[in-house]
Amino acid sequence: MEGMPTSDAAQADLLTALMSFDEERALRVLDEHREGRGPVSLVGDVIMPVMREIGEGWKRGEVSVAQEHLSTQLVRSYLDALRRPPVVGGPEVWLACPPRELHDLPLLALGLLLRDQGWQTRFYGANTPLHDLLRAVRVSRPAAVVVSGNDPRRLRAAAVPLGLIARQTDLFLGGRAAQKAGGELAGRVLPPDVVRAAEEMRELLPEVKAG
Ligand code: B12
Repeated sequence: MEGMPTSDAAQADLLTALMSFDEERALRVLDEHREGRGPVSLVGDVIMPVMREIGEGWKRGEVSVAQEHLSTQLVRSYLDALRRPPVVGGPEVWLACPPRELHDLPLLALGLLLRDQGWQTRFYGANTPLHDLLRAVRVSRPAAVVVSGNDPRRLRAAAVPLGLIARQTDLFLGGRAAQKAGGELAGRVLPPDVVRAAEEMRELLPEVKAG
């Protein structure tokens, strides 16, 4: 770990690289931090704070749409690549956003942390038809399903399939949508912090703790 930049330095470095469209440098920061500190720190200390910062800058008009889009794409594809090779043999968790919900980046990050704990993850991602997911749950019986998103209206609109999924398996709800609407719906609301959410899921499932 000697010579390894701090998480604050990595955050600042990643932000600068993304804002100047320097993909090579951004990927190097991500790789070095992951190799030095592992995926939990990568997600919790670097990626999530930087994405939030970019989002805030975008809202204030200091970050352009082009900068925000490139950053999201780069981080998204980086996290996506880390899902391979897939874990085989662990308990299965499925990850999806409800119909019309596109904010799937934090869910992808959660998937990476769960994979690190030994879960087999299946990432359905944005805009998943939950009635179809329910049918698949009945057939394949995953140990858990996580549904997350930003807009509480989209989660509320999925109340019926969510209720039916919760009868089949452990259902977790995440993201701002869950913080707002989770209390009215079936399933357990995960904490907003993705790292804590992954820890909570580990505690809740005995077969993962044992493994
Ligand atoms: C990237 C982005 C997009 C991308 C999404 C790409 C992707 N594949 O994820 C695109 C361009 C598609 C997009 C579209 C839109 N977006 Co957008 N987007 C963002 C942005 C910049 C970053 C989102 C992100 O990943 N943040 C990183 C995470 C870590 O932060 P967070 O979202 O605040 O989430 C926190 C918690 O809720 C939790 N969390 C979130 N999800 C999950 C999931 C799980 C499982 C867990 C455990 C926790 C968790 O983690 C965070 C820590 O507190 C945010 C700005 C921001 N401040 O975040 C806006 C933002 C979320 N978007 C917003 C809006 C309005 C939209 C659009 C409606 C814009 C439009 N007019 O078209 C559309 C809607 C699309 C749709 N139908 O879903 C608003 C939402 C406002 C609100 N209060 O609801 C935001 C906040 C921007 C803003 N300030 O106005 N967006």
